[in-house]
Amino acid sequence: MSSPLPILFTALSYYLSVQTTLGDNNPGTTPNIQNIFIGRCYDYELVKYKTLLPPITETCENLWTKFSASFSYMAPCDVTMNHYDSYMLAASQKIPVNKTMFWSGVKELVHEYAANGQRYVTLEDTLIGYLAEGLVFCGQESAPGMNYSRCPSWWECPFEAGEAFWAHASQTFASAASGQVTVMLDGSSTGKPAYRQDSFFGKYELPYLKKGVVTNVRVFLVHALDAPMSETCLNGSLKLLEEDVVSRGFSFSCLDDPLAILHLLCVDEPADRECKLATDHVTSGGRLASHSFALTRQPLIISAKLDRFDGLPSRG
Ligand code: AVW
Repeated sequence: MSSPLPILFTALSYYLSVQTTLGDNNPGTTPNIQNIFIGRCYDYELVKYKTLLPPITETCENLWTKFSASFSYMAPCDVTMNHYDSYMLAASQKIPVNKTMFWSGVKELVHEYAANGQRYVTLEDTLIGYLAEGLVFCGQESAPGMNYSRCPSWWECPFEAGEAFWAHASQTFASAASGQVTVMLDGSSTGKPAYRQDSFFGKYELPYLKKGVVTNVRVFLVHALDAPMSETCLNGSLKLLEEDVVSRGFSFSCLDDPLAILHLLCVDEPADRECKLATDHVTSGGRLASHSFALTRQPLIISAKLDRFDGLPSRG
């Protein structure tokens, strides 16, 4: 008779994988969430973003009351976007014209580039996004009204408390955009297209841009260093995005790897083939760049200057 051990082992592996898939290790509401929220709020208004965006009139304590009332003492899956209406109304800010930056798949890079709102303003630079970034929160019907043991994964409810919050936050953010808006997307992902109609950007931001207020949608399509380009501005999901943008009445433009962003990637990988800058020679009249290396997909990089805002050259 064969040993039962392999069967037991297979069954155990299956059980463990199912447990992991079901998210039994999900954290509950972040401990001390109230203190974190109110502390961040004061930091935002008095120190960190003091002059970036217009201040709001609501106190930090009132904001916490409105935020927590949106989901506490409710079953976690019963929270809808509308529950956050009063909080979003109280905390929304005007975004300076031409400064709105959306993103998909490039969370860290986009925030490095946006530079805490100095270069561009992301959702996470607004008060609404800043206060909730990285926090876990969900309700329960019994006291204390929030579940500190386990919050469901987003896919366990039609609309989980956190998902409903971020969906509403995205809509509010997109509705406040004006002029040129920019979206940074990942052109190197093999698992999913750079633009997806079911991403937060595709579902809750692009459709909420105001016609006549927003003029054009500009894409920065970023590719990882020395990785294959899954998509470029001229193919794949970027064509779909162009159609979706134009059909909404905005003009569309797309840049593959603006040099400013390439240089940012190179900060961490200065020795990478794509990061080799031209050798500078000091001449009597100034600096002259010379190039002696051949690259397959990178144009010559003449200046290491970080370009800002408009007219960014690209690595096409
Ligand atoms: P993303 P998006 N379950 O990089 O356009 C758990 O794909 O969607 O870009 N977490 C999720 C889920 C989910 N189903 N979907 C998204 N996330 C979280 C707000 C996850 O943490 C900003 F303004 C992932 O790293 C951007 O323009 C993050 O959402 C836009 O929405 C981003 O997902 C970015 O959302």
